[in-house]
Amino acid sequence: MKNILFASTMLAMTIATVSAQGVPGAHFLENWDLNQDGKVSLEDAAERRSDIFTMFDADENGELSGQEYQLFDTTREEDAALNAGGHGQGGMRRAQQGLTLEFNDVDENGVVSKDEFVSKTTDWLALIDRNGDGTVTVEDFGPIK
Ligand SMILES: [Ca+2]
Ligand SMILES: [Ca+2]
Ligand SMILES: [Ca+2]
Repeated sequence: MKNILFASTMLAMTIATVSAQGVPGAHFLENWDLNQDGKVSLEDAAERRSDIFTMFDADENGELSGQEYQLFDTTREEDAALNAGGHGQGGMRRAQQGLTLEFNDVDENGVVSKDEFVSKTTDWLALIDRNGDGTVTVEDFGPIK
């Protein structure tokens, strides 16, 4: 079941790559805007982070170990490499930064619990929300107008 979920997510990411090329932030929106209203709200982001956590918690013990986190890191790198701009774009770089073990391991014990990961959603969204309106849209990516 976990593998099927994982495979379908990877497929969705691949499809998003094809349709979102060239528009900064569009790929992010396609992955994170769950109710497809053009904005990633705190609710969207928290729910998606919770899903992602579950996906990468291979032994289902409620924590991402260093080893489990490595797979998560690799998957994000591959996804970024597939996308136009990759790590280079400011918005995507901030988004990636907020998904690292260092960012999410609040008590610095080397593993990330689900509570830590989901509770960091607010800080993570604030990091990406460049214009400070409380949600992430394509306006928070790309060149500053
Ligand atoms: Ca685990
Ligand atoms: Ca921790
Ligand atoms: Ca915003």
